[in-house]
Amino acid sequence: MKIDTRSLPLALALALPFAGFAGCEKPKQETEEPSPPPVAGEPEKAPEGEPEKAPPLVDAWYNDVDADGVPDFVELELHNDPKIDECIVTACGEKARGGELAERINTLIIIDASGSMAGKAGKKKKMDAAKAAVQRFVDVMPKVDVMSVGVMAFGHIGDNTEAKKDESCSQVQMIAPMAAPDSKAVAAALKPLKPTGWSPIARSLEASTQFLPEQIGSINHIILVADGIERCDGDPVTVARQLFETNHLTVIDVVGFGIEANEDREALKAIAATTGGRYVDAATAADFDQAFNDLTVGIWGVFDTWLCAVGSAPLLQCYEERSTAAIARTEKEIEFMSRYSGGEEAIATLEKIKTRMEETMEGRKRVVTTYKVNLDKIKADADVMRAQAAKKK
Ligand SMILES: [Ca+2]
Ligand SMILES: [Ca+2]
Repeated sequence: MKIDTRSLPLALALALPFAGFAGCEKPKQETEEPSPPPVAGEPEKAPEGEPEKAPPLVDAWYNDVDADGVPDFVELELHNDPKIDECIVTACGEKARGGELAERINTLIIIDASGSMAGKAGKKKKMDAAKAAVQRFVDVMPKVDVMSVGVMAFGHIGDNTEAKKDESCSQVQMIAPMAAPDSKAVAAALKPLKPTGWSPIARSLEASTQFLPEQIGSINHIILVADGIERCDGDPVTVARQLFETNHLTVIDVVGFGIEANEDREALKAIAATTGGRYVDAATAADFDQAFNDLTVGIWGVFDTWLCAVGSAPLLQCYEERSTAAIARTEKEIEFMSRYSGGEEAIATLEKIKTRMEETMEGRKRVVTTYKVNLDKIKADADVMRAQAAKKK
């Protein structure tokens, strides 16, 4: 049985930050009306005599809209709202609605340096406007270890002739490695970037898996800045879907810079939409700045929820109670399935779900207790950064 990890309870964390970020919700996963659980009856009413064939496991076990580790249908059984992580809202207030608790928050900025970026948006070269906006975004990010940022470039190698297409299309490069936000390092990485060649968008997204690991509790977010569509025969939408549907759970926001053809806009929008990210159209350098300012506001919103959650004993207790209930529910289901012939496969899947729930709980404990030690310093640093962010807006 294929495990659909899309909605496994991965998210330790606070907020689908970037979806919150992007003002979007995760793509619908048939969860508006959660399907009934696979259980057909109580274990004590097991069939007599020859066990019947095991009922198939349905999506119900994987659907977890609020990413709190408790499947939607279990939430309904517990009279909770599958769309909201009630533990966070109770602990951190309404502004945390849509939040999820993360152990790490990774942001990868992918910047288009294809030949067309040499064009102008108003008085400024597109490439220069992009560099400036990315730089400012990094300058005002929360400067803490849990926040990690990197920059990848494509299109900066070769040139935009047919003769150099293969060379240009094969080159994507991590110009600033994933690390706690470091303005100087990012400035040095952006400086030599010159708009040159072709646009291997799909390849850049594929390469992101080397830098945005599949890790329970990490939130992976890509900001793709492009002034055109894929030009290297790749299929970025398919790659984006894979990134979102595996444990990378990567949400991609796309900033389309100076996009004129509607068809191109739709192609870029599809990349964002398939991961629940947002597409922003920027016609001018000022629009472009605005788009990045919004991203900055979003990331601070995510970080605020994170700060609220760290060290919160009531939040941890809330998660513990709900995890315990959800784990008990899988055990009940395993017991039920064991009464059927051919139920082994379903049981193996349920065991994996149970393990994932347990790991999620452990991760939450780490977030709430480990970072508590440094919380005062993190808060003080954050206040300084927030003041700078406000100044630069
Ligand atoms: Ca849930
Ligand atoms: Ca809920």
